[in-house]
Amino acid sequence: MDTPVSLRRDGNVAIITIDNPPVNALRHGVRKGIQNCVVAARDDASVEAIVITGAGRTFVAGADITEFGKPPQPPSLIEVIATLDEVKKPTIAAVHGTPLGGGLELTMGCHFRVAAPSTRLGLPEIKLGLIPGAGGTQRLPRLVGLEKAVPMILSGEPIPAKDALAAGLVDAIIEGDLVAGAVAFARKVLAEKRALTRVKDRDEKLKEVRANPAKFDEIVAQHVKKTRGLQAPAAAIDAIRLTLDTPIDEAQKKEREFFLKLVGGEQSKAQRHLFFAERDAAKVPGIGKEVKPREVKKAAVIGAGTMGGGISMNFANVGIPVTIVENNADALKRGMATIEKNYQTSVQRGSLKAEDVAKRLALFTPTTDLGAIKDADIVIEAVFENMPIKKELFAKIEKIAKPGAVLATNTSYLNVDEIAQVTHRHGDVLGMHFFSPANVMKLLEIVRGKDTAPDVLATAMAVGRTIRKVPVVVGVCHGFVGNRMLSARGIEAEKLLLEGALPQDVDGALTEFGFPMGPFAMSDLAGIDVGWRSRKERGVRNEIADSLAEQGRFGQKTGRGFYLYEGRSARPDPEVEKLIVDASVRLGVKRRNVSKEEIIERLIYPMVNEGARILEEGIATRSGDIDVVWLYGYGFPAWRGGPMHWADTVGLKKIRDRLHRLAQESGDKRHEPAALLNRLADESGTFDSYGQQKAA
Ligand code: 3H9
Repeated sequence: MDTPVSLRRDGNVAIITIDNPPVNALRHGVRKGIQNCVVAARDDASVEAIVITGAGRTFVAGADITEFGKPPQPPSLIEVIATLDEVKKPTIAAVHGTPLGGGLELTMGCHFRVAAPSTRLGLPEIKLGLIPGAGGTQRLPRLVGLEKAVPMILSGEPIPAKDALAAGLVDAIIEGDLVAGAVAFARKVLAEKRALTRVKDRDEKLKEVRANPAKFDEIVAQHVKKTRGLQAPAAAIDAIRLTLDTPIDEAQKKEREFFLKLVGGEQSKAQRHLFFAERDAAKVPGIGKEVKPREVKKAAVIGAGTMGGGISMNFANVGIPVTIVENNADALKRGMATIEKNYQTSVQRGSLKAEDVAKRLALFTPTTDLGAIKDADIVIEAVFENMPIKKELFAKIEKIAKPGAVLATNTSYLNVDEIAQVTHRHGDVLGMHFFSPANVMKLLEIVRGKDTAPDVLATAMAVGRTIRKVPVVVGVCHGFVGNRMLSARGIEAEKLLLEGALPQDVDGALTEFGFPMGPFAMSDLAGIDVGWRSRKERGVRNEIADSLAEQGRFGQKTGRGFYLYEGRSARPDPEVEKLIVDASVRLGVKRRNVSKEEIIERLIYPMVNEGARILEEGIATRSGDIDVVWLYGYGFPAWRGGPMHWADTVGLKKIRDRLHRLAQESGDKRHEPAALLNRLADESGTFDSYGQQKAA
């Protein structure tokens, strides 16, 4: 029997409990259960008030996202809320955990809301490319006013219970037993004969803006972010605007239309794919719940450069003491000064309290003595990207680190197994590849070596989550998932310049696609000299980037690179254009017009091809893992779902055929479609379905 909702009594108060683990999502059986229980309590003359609550770790965290796109089954959430609206007895939602989305909308069908102190309440639909679809855009503004409702809906960020109380979203905070407190609240309402005003009938908080509609645009302007290409924010604004002049029943119908359009659209599908992909990435084959992570109370980071400094900040930020080691005092001093400056910048931006800077800095132990790593439960090496240097260091680390310490390298390309070989504890070694700036970027590639012990992998995943990263497990290969695919893109970007495009054309096409920046702006930001030095070591040459570097044009830090800089603002440079045209002539490449469409195909299809190879080689477990890497490491637009999901939407046959032509035209074998891409294209399959086949 499917009974996720139950009804019990505490004297004259009916208590409806929703029990649908893990997050009480409003799947069909839950909606039906709530509806039946509400009707039963409404029709029972001995019931004088109704409390609705959730079992387990949270009140309802929203609609069941897995039901989107399937045929709707009545009752809809709107119908459940409409039933609640008509109840003439006090209705009280008693919430804890994260009442979100449809869960919060359900509470707004009640007369009152009471919350446990640690509750966080919100309408996060925008993060799934949606808007609230069961009255949220109309009811939240009625409860808290537009000044508060607009940012909550446009950001999707939840607010803590105490702010919700101040805003009028909840009526009381209950310390101690939530349900007992809610029942007591219900009895108080009955005793005081409080007026039972439905949320849908509350208009007081809308009066001011209704009288001066220009104010609405002012509020929106304050909170609207750069929403290039995104449909949901515009729909949310249109829906909220209806609170100014449209009767609520009619407005809710329109809200529903907007919601249905978005839920059936490609953008929300892509964002929902990423929601589940991110959670799937946490599931590592062979690492079940029985594998317990090792305890990490102290960390050590070797290298106080840009990466080492950023990595160690992650630990201090969550209260874990961190030893930071450099081989000379000057470099250590510079590193610590940068860390302090970064914290001061956060204070200026308002994201960190001034008094917390000292607390965080106190967690650092800066030292030039490698011996100081001996107490650390995890040691992360973040020195120069050079195999002999790393091997020499690991040979030393293994002699000092305590038994059972996790030994991680932050290499971005190198072979983790080769590094592990210099130690006698291969099982303790793995890669933890952070992305720059390491204190900001959320992605953490965890590189599983061939001998990495399961509990070491589990520890790295747990540490990743503790320091608020999104960890994705990858296998050993040159560049792992992210940088290996990035290289495929970089090669084509340079070729496009020689064939006729300019940096601004290539970057422009990619920003229009939705990336925060294109490859040349990114090179200028990271420093053109970085790639140039590494290519020199490997004996390879990128004609244009290397010519720029030879002229001392290292990018933003020298004020000149692919672009000319004033501060951070870039403008095209005729000298660069000349350098590019000269290079085309010198190399005998005939320049032509390159369309935006060609730029996208030439840059992203080879990445998809490389992604397919990564999948068939088992470097990534699922195509969704690759999408998560690109979302959090490289700013792939969320509403396109990541490169592999996007490829599925374009059609794998189209991509395969284009790559095949490209390989023939250019003679570049790297463009020959990967075997997996060929197979899926022939079968009219998708990367997503391939992942599901494998999982089954
Ligand atoms: C909506 O409500 C639309 C309405 O306006 C209109 C309707 C008409 N559905 O994240 P976790 C699963 S849109 C289905 O690891 P945490 C999740 O996949 C919805 N499944 O836990 C995972 O499964 P698994 C608006 C869901 O403690 C498991 O639960 N609501 C849903 O770190 C645990 O999740 C949202 O957008 C769902 N709604 O975080 C809230 N939510 O174990 C989305 C979770 O198999 N959810 N699952 O991998 C969240 O933000 C977080 O899950 C939450 C818990 C904060 C609740």
